[in-house]
Amino acid sequence: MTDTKIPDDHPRAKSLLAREKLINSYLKGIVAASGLIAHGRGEAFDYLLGEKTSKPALEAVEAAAAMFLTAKNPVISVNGNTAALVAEEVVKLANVTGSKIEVNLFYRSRARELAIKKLLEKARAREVLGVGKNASAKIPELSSERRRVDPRGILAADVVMVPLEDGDRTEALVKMGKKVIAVDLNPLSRTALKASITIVDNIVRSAPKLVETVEKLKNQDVGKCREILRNFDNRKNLAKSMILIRENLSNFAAERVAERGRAM
Ligand code: PTJ
Repeated sequence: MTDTKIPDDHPRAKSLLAREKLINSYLKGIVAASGLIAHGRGEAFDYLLGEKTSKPALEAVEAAAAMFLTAKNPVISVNGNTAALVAEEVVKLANVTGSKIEVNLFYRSRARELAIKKLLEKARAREVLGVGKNASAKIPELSSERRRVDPRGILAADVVMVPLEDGDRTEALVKMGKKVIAVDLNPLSRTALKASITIVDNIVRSAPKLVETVEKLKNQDVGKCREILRNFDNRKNLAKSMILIRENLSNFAAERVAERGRAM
């Protein structure tokens, strides 16, 4: 384990702490080596998005909450990065939405499956699907290890949440007639484009927001959820995140020009 002390007053303390969490989870066999690289890509997009939950992300969170609450058989798919960053929130989300939790890995190994299951159980998950022989079904047209799913979980689901995912499986799940909720800081990714709802936000911020939104929406009429879903357009929502990145870049550039002006 790394024992680096991150000073609380470091300007990038939160980001450094998330890195420590991922590195330690990598050393424990939870996160894949590639997961560290994937996190770096996420960080870069987070920077461009202003490192806060944007208005379009909040709209997507609300639509995702509505989708969970109108689902018959929702499943939350968990990979190494998701488990390392938000195991407790995944369990809370499963409890408030009545969802199942399933381990699904690109770099699947028995040791990683078990390490992730253990972490989720420590976070009080009642049942963790998709481990060992239980991942006995296959998603058609998918050749990666992600094709292996649990017949009681993802295979039977009508709604699947796939945080921090690569694109192939999202596409395959949609082809199977399932609704897919993605969480991806990259609004240009294939996952983001193919999903039914994409939350373009850091999972560390959006997972607790999603739990909170489900809890609020749960007390309202189901018609309200249907209305939210009718009004949500994923492509338009992704475009709003792209425009936000462009605006942030323009503002960063304007600030640098202003600084230079003041220095002269
Ligand atoms: O645990 P495994 O074996 O299933 O492997 C998981 C990884 C993450 C290695 C695998 O799914 C992968 O390679 O993913 P990609 O294709 O790199 O996609 C991950 C996406 O998640 C990228 O678009 C990142 O921008 C995004 N991302 C990374 N960290 C976060 C994030 N999105 C939201 N919150 C984050 N913290």
